[in-house]
Amino acid sequence: MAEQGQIDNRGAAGAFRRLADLLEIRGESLYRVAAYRRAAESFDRLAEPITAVRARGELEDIPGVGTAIARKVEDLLDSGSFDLLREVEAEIPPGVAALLSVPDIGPKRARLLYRELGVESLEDLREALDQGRLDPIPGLGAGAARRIAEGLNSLQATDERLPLGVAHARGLALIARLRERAPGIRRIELAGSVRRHRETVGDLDIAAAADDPAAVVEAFATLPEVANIELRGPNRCRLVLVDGFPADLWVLPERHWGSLLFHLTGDKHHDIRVREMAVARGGRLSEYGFSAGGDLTPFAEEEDVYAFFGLQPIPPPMREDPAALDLAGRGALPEVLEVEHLRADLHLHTDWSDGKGTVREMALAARARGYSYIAVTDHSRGLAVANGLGPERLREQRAEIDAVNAELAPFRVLQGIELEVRGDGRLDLDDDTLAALDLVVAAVHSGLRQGRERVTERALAAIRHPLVDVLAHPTGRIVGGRAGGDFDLVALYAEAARTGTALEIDADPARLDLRDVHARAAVAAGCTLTVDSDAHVPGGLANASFGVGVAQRAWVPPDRVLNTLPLDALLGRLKRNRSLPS
Ligand code: DGT
Ligand code: CA
Ligand code: CA
Repeated sequence: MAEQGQIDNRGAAGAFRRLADLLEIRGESLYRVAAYRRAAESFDRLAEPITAVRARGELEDIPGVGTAIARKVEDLLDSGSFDLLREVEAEIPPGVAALLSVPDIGPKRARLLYRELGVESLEDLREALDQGRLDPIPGLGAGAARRIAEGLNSLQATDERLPLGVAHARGLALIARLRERAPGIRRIELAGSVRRHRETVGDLDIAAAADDPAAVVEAFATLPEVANIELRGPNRCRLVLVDGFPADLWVLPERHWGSLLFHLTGDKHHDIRVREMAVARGGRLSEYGFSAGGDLTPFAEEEDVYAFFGLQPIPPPMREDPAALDLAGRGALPEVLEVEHLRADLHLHTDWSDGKGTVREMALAARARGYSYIAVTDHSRGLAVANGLGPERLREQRAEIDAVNAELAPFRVLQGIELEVRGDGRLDLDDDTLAALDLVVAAVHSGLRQGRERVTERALAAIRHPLVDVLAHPTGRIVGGRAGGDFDLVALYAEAARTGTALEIDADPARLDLRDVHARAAVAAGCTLTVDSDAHVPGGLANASFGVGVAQRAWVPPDRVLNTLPLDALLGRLKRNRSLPS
């Protein structure tokens, strides 16, 4: 029982994902493996601690959890592991599972590398690549060694960086803890790469304003989650948290808040260029303000810094682009999407498939965010692991949606679907069923490792279909995880623009797909985008802000984003409601 209480939902999900990976490396049936993955996904999506579900004896109510898995979970919660996991862990060296962290290495390849070349770790893999030992392996295919080498390099380059969603959540939790212990805080915000919405984060930068900065620094340095203090002064403390992640806090009196936040937000090159403007004016810009000839001009708000130099204020995600300062100096910074522009969410799940909220709960959460409509897009039947819907259940769901609409009018719930694009490129439901829906979001979930031509053809077939309105998470990548399919994105942009099919920025921080550079290229190619949460719980709707961050990094204008439109305008824009080239 020693481990009890240490395993949270993420830990449970992690254990079952690990089990699935190891079983797949061992060569177990894919069906069995998929069942464990499905359970892991359910654990990730639980709205409450898994220990609480267990305490009520309701583990088997979790989607994908039957008696056998429930017993494993109990074992895991009690002892930190379970028999089957122990068994495969004993059989497969830990380094072999680590191979799966390399983009382009799935369980099949990990097994092949282990069996054929004795590769048991990332170091072994590097050595085998350097010696050219991957090239002659049958079953790996041409170009595989090069792609694996690239994957290994990208992995080592992003090593130690956290995905944005994880860093953001940790940062907010840290700020909440600090606020409890330092009541004198007047302003506090996450700055640095988190505020710029970079998709991975090297360390947390926290800007704070208080009358007594030293007291806030003291509270920060003595938080229980601190492992090691690296640097400490009256206004600043840099430390490492117990989970190994570094955090940097700067505190100044409130009159310096604007220049402090500006400086800590960066990026570095942006900061340096504005500092050069200060030098050109015969002074110096620091986190305290502009100083010249012994006089200091403090900046209480960030806009004041920009105004002082004759610049329009620049949203943080746009600051990494050197063009931003030039345009801001000419008053020519283009308008980009803001959270306030969004009127709807067009991709979210309910308890009809693998979501946790009812249609009504999701609608109420959307209304509370100020939206005027949503599209409910549960999975289609082809995604059996997510309890996907066929024609009959869609008709039943329609009745529930009608009832919610009658209650919540003028708020509107559209009936959509997240439609599987099958491995052979066909759609998962017939045209009559699709035509009865209000909106269709198509998605490629399976077969992402097919070759470039095949995956691209599948996505193009979906884009060309007259009843498909949106292509969801177009590449299928996972931030800090799998690389996504090898799509010919230029071809996708061209066809999406030609047919008027919207491409999604999936705002789930684990996806951020399209990512910034892709969204920018899509807009340049004439595409319309959507920014959707892909929420599976009511609280997940708030993830839309991560998608807005991607859109801002991509300089996406609001008039290119479908869900900024009022409902009538949106309906008029859907392919199904107007005649277009097919
Ligand atoms: P990260 O942590 O690697 O994800 O990226 P950042 O941008 O958060 O980088 P970090 O934590 O080293 O620095 C936070 C901010 O501090 C950065 O955005 C701008 C400012 N800064 C950092 N290093 C320098 C520097 O060498 N010169 C100037 N002027 N500013 C800097
Ligand atoms: Ca940072
Ligand atoms: Ca830093």
